[in-house]
Amino acid sequence: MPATRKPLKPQDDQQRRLAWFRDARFGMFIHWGLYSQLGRHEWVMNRERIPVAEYEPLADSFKPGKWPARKWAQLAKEAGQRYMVMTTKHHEGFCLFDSALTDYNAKRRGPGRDLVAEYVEACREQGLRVGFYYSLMDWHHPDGARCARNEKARRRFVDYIHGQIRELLTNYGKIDILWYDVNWPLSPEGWESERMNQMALELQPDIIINNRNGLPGDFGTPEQHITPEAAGRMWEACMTFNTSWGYTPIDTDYKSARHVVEMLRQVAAGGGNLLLNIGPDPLGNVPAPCPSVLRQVGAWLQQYGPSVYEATDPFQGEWLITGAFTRKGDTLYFHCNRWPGSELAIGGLVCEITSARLMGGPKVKFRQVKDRLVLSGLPEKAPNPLTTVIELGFKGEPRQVLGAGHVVIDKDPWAAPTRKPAAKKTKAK
Ligand code: JFZ
Repeated sequence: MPATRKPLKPQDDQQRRLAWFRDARFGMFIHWGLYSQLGRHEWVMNRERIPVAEYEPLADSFKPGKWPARKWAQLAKEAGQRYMVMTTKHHEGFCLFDSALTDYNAKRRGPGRDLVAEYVEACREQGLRVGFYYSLMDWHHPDGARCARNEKARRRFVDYIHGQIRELLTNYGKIDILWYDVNWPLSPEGWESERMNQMALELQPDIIINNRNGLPGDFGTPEQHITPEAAGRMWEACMTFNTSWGYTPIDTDYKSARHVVEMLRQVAAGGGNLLLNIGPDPLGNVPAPCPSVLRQVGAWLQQYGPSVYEATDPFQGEWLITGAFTRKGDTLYFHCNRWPGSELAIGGLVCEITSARLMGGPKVKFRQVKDRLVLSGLPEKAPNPLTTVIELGFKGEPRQVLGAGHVVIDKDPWAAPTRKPAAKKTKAK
């Protein structure tokens, strides 16, 4: 009789489920819905106070092109993104999936097909993990607001929400991430969030769940800022490419490839992930310059990937105008995004260097005097215009101490203890 495996403690099971997510580092967020037809942000129904009756016909005019999800998944792969999270239902209440609980969905209305099913298949074709975004807040459902002040409405609405989450986690095979959003207007108790998460894990025992149904979940979700959570707690920073999540062609200030690469370094240094969003147009096309920027980032990750994907040891070094660090054990990766020329000085490293090289390239000359490291013989121009990574090996765990004062250590903190010169023998008189 095979010994039955003892169930893991909850915290061990959580680490088990999070393992792939920690390694993934970089994901693609997709915001797509009826709002994409208006092109004025995914909150347009709320911000412009569009009545439900006036908004609803968008469900019939929504006519996506053929298989847009395949293009997104291929682009994500080229970008070095290892998972995707797509809106299955945003606050507008329109379901991109076939639901038995409402006809306000892509199968029954304009698209005439299950857009979530297409998305799942596209992710799997590219070997990407599958995430579902699902908004608890719902501006279309008649109980979506009333549930806060009427118990019968709350019961109906919570049954609807739980029912749809059950549909999503039952009808599409293995799902890797459940990404709740905006738990207005109920408390975690009002949503019955504990029961919601328990159901999700029963249906999908390996799934990870975020913190936006009012419970901590498996990971935190800093939005539009990169802020590590408490040590050991997994987190994922979600960021727009411009400033809107949904398709908004009038919002033209897009992040550059340099900026995306710096965000990847920041999340790696803090032990978290970056979920970078695209907001496709109503046909499903990805607006410029996102494809080009994502491909540049992917090419950069081809060259310097381990300095982001594998450098998971938090290293909150001090700021330098020439760049910043990620760390993997005794190795520091210096992400130099402002190239100083043939010589680069780094202060404050109170650890003995043993090697230096352009990552994936030639060795670099170095001299270290106390806590001042100078790399020389570098190319005059930056080898990689986005960011050049220099790989530095140390004896023991690298540390950096700078602070505000200018205190030069009076001896090498790592030098072998100096032998006192033997006292000179004086000749007997
Ligand atoms: C929410 C959505 O409203 C938004 O449209 C997008 O989907 C984003 C990923 O999630 O945005 C939020 C959610 C929470 C806060 C702010 C914006 N908040 O807690 O301050």
